[in-house]
Amino acid sequence: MSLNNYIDLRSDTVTIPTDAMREAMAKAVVGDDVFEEDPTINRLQELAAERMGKEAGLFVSSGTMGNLVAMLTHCQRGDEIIVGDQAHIFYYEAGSSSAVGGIHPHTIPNQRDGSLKMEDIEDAIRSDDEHFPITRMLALENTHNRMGGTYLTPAYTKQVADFVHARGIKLHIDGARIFNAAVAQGINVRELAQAADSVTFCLSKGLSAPVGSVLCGSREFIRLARRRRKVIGGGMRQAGILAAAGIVAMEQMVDRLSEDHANATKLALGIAGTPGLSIDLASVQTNMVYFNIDPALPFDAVELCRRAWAGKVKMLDTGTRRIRAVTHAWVSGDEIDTAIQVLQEAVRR
Ligand code: TLP
Repeated sequence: MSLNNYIDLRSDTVTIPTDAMREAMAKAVVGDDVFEEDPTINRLQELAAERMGKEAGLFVSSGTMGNLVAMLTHCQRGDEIIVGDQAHIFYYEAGSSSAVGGIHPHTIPNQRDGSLKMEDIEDAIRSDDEHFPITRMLALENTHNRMGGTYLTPAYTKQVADFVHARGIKLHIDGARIFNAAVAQGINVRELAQAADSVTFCLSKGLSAPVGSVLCGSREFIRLARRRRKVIGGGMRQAGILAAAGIVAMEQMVDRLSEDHANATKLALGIAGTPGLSIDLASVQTNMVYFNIDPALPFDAVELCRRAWAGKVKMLDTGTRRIRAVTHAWVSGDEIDTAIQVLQEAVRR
């Protein structure tokens, strides 16, 4: 079902709360969460921790805040984190680790599947030398946004965790879309979060809640994280009204993510069959579809998005000739057919 009178494929962040969420929000019992007295937030945090197989959870206003609070909790100023060069933390969070935390990002190349090579991780870890910052944390991203919504497996995650733990380094997972990763692999999300010291996941993307993410970890980690959240102004009061939607998101919106994945595959196949466009079908594993415009064509991604928009389809230009389309609960299979037609006409014009 479309949100407006257009098909919005820019991101799954455009999703709006369902009727069940709005009802739960209206009826939510709330309290002051800085006093830890909001029963709805407490319930959301418990549920989130339980789903991730962690001891505790912390409700934060966004994925960006969750990742930042995690970095601030694992690291001191001047410490270093190892992160993929295409990671959201490095690419799209306004340099928050250094801007706010004085934390130095050390990038290594993301592989096509979103993973980091074990050799690259090993090379990036600093030895004990006063010239160097101290390597304190490594971040994985699951699913990996800029690599196409690709997922990491439990076996790979554990391999990385074991490797960094043996060297006294913490593993954080930016799991903004970790439920997509779990649904695509047909596994319990806990298997993906288990080996990590901390994980952030978003309620307001494919799960359709209006606001919020949850950072999960050990009880002690979350106790420290509360203070870091406070430092950056993230201590909220009667935010149970938001958490109520998050509970519905976790209870009702996870299993249906497979529909989004099927729609993404359908869209990807339509794009693969469109002359002038190219796509790496192997990268389409969840709800994201990244594709390229043939360099021989006389227009770029901005222009193709403009043409698609004239046909009431919104997509995002993410490179000169690269475009992203993301499927979500507010785009139906029929609308994907329409989007393919609009795109084919836009390329031909
Ligand atoms: N990603 C957004 C944009 O910021 C690019 C999107 O439309 O995909 N981690 C990952 C992997 C993300 O994709 C995002 C959002 C975040 C963290 C940050 O979440 P928010 O937007 O809640 O701060």
